[in-house]
Amino acid sequence: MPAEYSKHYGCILIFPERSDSWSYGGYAARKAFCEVCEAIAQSERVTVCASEKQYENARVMLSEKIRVVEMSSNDAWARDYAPTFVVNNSGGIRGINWSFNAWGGLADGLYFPWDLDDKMARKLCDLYNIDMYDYSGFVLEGGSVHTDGEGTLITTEACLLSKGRNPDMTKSEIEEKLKEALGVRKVIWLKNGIYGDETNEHVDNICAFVKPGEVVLAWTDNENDPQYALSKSCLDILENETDAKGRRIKVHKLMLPKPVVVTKEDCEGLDTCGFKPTRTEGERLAASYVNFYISNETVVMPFFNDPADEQAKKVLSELFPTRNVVPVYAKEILIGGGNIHCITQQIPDFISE
Ligand code: KQY
Repeated sequence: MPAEYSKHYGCILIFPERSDSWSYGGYAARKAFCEVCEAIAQSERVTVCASEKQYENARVMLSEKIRVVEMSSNDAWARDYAPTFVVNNSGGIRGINWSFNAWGGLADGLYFPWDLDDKMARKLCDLYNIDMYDYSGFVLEGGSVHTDGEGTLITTEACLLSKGRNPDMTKSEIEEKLKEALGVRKVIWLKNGIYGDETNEHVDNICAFVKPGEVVLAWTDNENDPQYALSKSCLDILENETDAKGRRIKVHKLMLPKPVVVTKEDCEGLDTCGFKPTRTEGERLAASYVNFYISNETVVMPFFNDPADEQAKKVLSELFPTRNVVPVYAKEILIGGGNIHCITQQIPDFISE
């Protein structure tokens, strides 16, 4: 699995629509998604999957260089259920179809049903005419793994060992499955992710490779913040680990914004669809600047209207000197439960066979 900072063929996103995920029917979320799409489309091909109902709207809202295809889904998290792409030494590509169960299925999943999401990897492989590896016996979301493209993978125990993923597999069996599917040799297990992250703490919200041997880690200096112990545990693990090539890992801290909370107005804009409300007033959302997307020439990062926004942008600009860092105000995406990385899936550069 190539690193996200290696060259891309393009990127896949899904147009947001469901009214229990996105406030006020998704109007503001769609605008934020469009900003993300346009920033990525500056340097790679972007395909947006939209439902039959949203197709025309997506076509009008997005510029002509973006391809819109009609495809059904339950929600809009391309990172988690579009294929994870792998390449071989000759540049040939395959898409992996994992099993998707809405972040925990009947144990602690976040919505039901999830059948349309689960079919997307297969449909997208067909759309791109890319052969598929079938891992549909193994539950995994793309947001729960990051690789350096040189044999190292990072993930979190909180997610991969949770009761709603693969409860009949041991940690070492899960690790073997990742090595086999993604061609990695070393798996670094962080214990936790971001406090309150409803995905059971995906790695892509707390830690990401910025180059081989270097990561960014979401951080707070406030020892009274429940995030402190979680980030400190990640730091201790990373600083005592080596990667697949035997390098020590350099950790760059990316300070968190102040807690981003759900307002009464946010809640009033969310339908319940007959289930438990998805958000409660005052709830702290899992806001983190680590949830950025690296395109060929830009890094698209979330802003939260916070004093820490500019400093986070400066850190990322220094770490990605050849890319333009483009901020997108992302609270409307965060209300859905993830952020910019979670709504994107890169397709690595490949050679048609
Ligand atoms: O990958 C993600 N962070 C998406 C989580 C969405 C959960 C459904 N509200």
